[in-house]
Amino acid sequence: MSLRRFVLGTLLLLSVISAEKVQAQIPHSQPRSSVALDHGSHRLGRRTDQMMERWRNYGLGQFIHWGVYSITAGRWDGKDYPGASSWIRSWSEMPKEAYDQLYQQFNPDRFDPKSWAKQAKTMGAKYMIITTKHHDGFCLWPSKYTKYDIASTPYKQDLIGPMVEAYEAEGIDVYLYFSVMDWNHPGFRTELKTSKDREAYEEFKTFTRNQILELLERYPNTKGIWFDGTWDAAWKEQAVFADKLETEMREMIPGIIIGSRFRPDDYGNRHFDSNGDLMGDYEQGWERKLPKTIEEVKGNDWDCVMTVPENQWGYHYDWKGHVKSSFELIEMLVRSVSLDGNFVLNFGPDRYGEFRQEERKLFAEIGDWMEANQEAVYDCGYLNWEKQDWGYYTQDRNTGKIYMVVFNMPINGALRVKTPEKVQLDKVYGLKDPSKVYVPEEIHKDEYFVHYPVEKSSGSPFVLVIESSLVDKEGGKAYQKPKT
Ligand code: JFZ
Repeated sequence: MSLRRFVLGTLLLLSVISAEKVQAQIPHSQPRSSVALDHGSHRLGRRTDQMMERWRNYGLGQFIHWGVYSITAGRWDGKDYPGASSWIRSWSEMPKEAYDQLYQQFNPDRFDPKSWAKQAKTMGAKYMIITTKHHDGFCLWPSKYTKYDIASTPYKQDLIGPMVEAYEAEGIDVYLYFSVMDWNHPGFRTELKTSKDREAYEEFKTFTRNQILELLERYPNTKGIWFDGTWDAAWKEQAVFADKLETEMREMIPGIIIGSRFRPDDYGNRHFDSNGDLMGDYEQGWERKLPKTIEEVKGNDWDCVMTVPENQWGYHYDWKGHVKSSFELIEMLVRSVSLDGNFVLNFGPDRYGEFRQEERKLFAEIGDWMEANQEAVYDCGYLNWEKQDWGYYTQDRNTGKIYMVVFNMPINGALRVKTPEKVQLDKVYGLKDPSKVYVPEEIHKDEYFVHYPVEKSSGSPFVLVIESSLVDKEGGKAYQKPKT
């Protein structure tokens, strides 16, 4: 999409203000100019149906990147590839022909979907996203539409089906990662420069549609597709095709969840259409980064996908640089929940189907923390109280219960709480031990210190529960100064 086309389009269409749509759905904002789009956002504001509510309340998810790149594991011919191991095929040192033969060695005979699912459950994951096909084009399911798939490997059997079954048996919802970008298909192009390119790309589009529908037919319990590899100029011209295909998916699996990383709008804009409205069910742009404020998420649902090392998704034999600790990851999880998002932690099993020791440690550590503190994560979201330096507030969307999740303990033990006007802090107690009550000291109007014994705060992040009440307008009757 050219900028010129976008600017021209904007100027031409500025007068065609669809004021009705804008005013009806955003009551508090000024009527604004709007570009008429056939393939822009189809809905303003969040989805409110049950499936999306379920998604919203997951809190924690597990991402799995698995494919033939777990064989090279970030290394070829004695040389280390500095990027993400799943991108090694694009490296000048890696002969493409050699990469494209790797599947002949793919034989993950230690793959045990039940133990994978149990491990994810231990960690506390409520959903899982599995790479059915990454950019290299290798399919982890036996696909009717290519030979570059699991059926052609020594392993032969479907990997996706057993995974879906095992995770579902543990009560974990399964989502399929699918890369539109496909380095194996002869019709794939990043740009459409000639009519030959266009012809080839038409075949690629048919292939892509066939594979996506094939996945949904084979795995009808799929709750959603996590699309990727949609940033190329060629795909950005496919607003009509992608919109139609998304509609087909939604017809096939009612309630299916598709993020903002799938289709472009009429002008090739992605994630947000030319009017700035989100396309798809949630914002899918928080990759290895997190928002800091609620304003940044613009009232949308969102997920953050995070790697354990700096930027490794698939298995890499050597994790260089900083490897995140469970403390850091739990903080990211709680931050996500406190800003109304889900946190999805990535794992990269090896070529045999096993998880590395560092990852197994994380399953256990995050799991231990979740077991004790999950109440402050599941079904929880944003609370509009002034953020404090000690950590994050979360609030249960059903019960209204308020949690303080403390990561940074002040050295004087005084946790500051500023309540909104007319909200009185009545009582604070430990989530793990409700008999431990920490009486709030009111230091100013709507401002308190909760005194927590510093010596108890070492080690892992802890959760306090808040009880508060509304006081009447005069600040009179219902108001009782907390006893100290
Ligand atoms: C993509 C993949 O290339 C990567 O291998 C991994 O699968 C990840 C989940 O997704 O990487 C991206 C995609 C988008 C951005 C950055 C990396 N982005 O929008 O900044």
